[in-house]
Amino acid sequence: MTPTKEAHAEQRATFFPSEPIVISNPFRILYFNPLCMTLKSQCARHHAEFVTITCLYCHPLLKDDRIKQIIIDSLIYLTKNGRIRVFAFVIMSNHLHMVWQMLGSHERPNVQRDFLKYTAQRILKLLKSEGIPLDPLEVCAKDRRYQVWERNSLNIPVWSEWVIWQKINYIHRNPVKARLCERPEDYHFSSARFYQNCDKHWDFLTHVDG
Ligand code: NI
Repeated sequence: MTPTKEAHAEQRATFFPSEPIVISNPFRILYFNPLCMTLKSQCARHHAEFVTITCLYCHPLLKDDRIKQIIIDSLIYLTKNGRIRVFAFVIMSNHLHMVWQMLGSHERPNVQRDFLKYTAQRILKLLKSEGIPLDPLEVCAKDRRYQVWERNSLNIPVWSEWVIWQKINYIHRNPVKARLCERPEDYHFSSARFYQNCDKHWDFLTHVDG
């Protein structure tokens, strides 16, 4: 799916948070978030988020596996630094999706800005070193000549376990919908095998069930 189209569909789908689970007292509706129960103290501050990040003008920059690896490296770095937890991801040719969560005192706008900035710098460096023309990434901005990512990433809060699984399944089906593979777990640059076969290849991932 084109990222814009799919982003809009996502936005519509999650405009209203999932149904609250009503427990015990019928006169009071309790918003019970099982994810928070699993994630203990951290969740008091941050809920998980579904995020879509798109290449500038939907340019298929991420087709190159070395560029995909730059993104992975950055996620590993942020995870090891205790800034984020990544529950699921997929890297497509012109966009990526994740379910992630900020940890401790780290605020999402800062972490996301660093992530985008760092990956953009490394991607541009790689393209330059290969002599690949950067013209398609040229922008009219005061502070930069080239831009890798579209400015408005789509961030959707994930409030319940039901929604988190919906997002994860959606993420894992991306390569199948794009006809890159037959089964979600056949695609290397996603967390599908981590969930399907307990594959530990992407060892920076955190399982939703803890
Ligand atoms: Ni997608």
